[in-house]
Amino acid sequence: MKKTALYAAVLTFLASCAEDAPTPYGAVPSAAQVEWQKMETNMFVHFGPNTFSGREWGNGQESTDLFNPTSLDCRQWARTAKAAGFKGIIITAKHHDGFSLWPNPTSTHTVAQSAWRNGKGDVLRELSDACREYGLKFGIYLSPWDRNHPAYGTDAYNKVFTDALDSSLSQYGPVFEQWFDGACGEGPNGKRQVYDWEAFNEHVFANQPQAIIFSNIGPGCRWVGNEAGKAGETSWSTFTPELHGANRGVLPGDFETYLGEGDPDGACWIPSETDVSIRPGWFWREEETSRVRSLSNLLDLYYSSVGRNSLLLLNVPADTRGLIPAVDSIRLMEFRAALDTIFSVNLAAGAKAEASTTRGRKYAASQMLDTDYDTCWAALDGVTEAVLTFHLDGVKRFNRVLLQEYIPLGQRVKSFEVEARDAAGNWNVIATATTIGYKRILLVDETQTDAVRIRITGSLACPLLNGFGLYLDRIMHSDEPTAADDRLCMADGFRVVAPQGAEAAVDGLWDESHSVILSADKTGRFPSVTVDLGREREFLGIAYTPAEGGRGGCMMEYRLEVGPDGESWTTVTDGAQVDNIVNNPTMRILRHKSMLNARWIRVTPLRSNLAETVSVGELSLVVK
Ligand code: FUL
Repeated sequence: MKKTALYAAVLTFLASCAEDAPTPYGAVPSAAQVEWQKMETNMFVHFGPNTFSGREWGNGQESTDLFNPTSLDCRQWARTAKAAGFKGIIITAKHHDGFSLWPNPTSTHTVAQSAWRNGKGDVLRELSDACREYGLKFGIYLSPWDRNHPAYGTDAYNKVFTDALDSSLSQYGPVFEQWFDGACGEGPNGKRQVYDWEAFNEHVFANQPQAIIFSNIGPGCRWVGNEAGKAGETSWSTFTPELHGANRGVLPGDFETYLGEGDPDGACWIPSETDVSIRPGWFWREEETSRVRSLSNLLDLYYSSVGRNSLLLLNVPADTRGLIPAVDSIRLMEFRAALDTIFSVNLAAGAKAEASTTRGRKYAASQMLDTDYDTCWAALDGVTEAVLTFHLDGVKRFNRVLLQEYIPLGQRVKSFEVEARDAAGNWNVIATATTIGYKRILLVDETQTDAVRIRITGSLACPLLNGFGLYLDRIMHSDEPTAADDRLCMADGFRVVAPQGAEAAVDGLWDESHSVILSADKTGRFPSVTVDLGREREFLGIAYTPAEGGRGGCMMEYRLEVGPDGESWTTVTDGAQVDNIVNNPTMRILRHKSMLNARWIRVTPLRSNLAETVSVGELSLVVK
């Protein structure tokens, strides 16, 4: 017995000296995916006819002359992006309205047919040159959904689209990311296109072999499942697209959770990308200038994307001049300065690191504290639990804990705890979490201690960690998704007259307990919400907010009637669309062309993304 025990001990010792590299686990990233993940934050720019019309989804019937920026300067975009620390810019080369920002030979709805620069302008040329000048990577967004092209809805369109890909991907130098929008908001009678995704991807790779392809389900990276800037708290970069192969469109419920969280058993490496706008809408609108996200809100976005193993693609729309507005760019500078301040001092630097188990000296816990990406701490094969102790260089105060897994060999950790030692020498748990991935930043209460422990309680294979940091973020945070703009809306003195019990529709709040859920009748029709505004008022339209998170359904189409007395009604609009409300269930300002004058309004939802219900989180008036 004794001999066997000794033999086993010798074997363990020899194994620990062997220092053989751990073998990859599960699906692993390509070199291009690792480089992409290291970019961490990129800038999205929505720009096109919608910038000039104020719409979120143009219908493709807009005149090409509508697009006419007065002083386009893509170098200003690139300068702004660079100063904000973004590594690349992705531009909406063709949004759902079909208008192409480059002379796209497959379309007659492009810059070449517009009055802008006498049809000689090319935004992709100008932006790709500017990116090169400023050392930024250049990416292209193309919407397969095209509301202008006559071939859309027929087989011929797939070839039109691959020709457009060839044209946009072959002339402007390296493209780091091809962004395929998954939206298709055609109404029930709209045109339907069966997309040939295989061909789309082939054309991207033929032109740009290194490009990361974004679509709802990859193959390079996947949509995070919402436009609110939130990756899952559990966030795997592994994912199985086949599970949802037939459904690349927007699906409710589980699909979105699956996108946000990924899958520990996923067959492919398809990390999430978090696309979100700095303003309520994706396109620039003057009236949203006062609603640019606050600094603390941007930091929250950073923590809920980059801090959750995702990449932040922050949209900063250009205005009708063709410039990033000052308000947005100043906010970006504040954002970068804040990140630099928070993350410039790693309070774990100089700590003495110990591990309960290690693969050998080359894989010592101290490797987590150097700045070399490719050195890491690793446990022996088969070991899936471990404790890492960091004896800090003195007593430190922090509220952010950063960890990184060495993803080139796969994502592994599935549960862990962080502990801090108090003055009496007791260890207290300060955070419990699931995944780590490329980067995980935990928000913990401000903690003062001289030692921190990471206790890995579950891992798919031996854990490999290459980064550990403790930081202090002193900027106040709020949960408000966007600052409410009370200059635009007012709910004072409103009274809901029908349906009964729907007062919450005008109470100024739209969380679960302050929302109204309307049910369809047997014929599928929703009831109208009738509101007495208390007195005759002048207004430009209504603002609609669905219930928080779009729960209970989003109003996608509506009728608005107004009247003097609650009995006679004038129809202002019948069948107007609420664009992109399902993906981005936030307040929509629904303006009408002329000023309205009425004491009563009646809003009737005509279509919801759920068959049986539609939610009204809040209805208010647009007064300016
Ligand atoms: C969505 C689109 O419908 C929005 O307009 C926006 O472009 C966003 C990034 O993707 O699917």
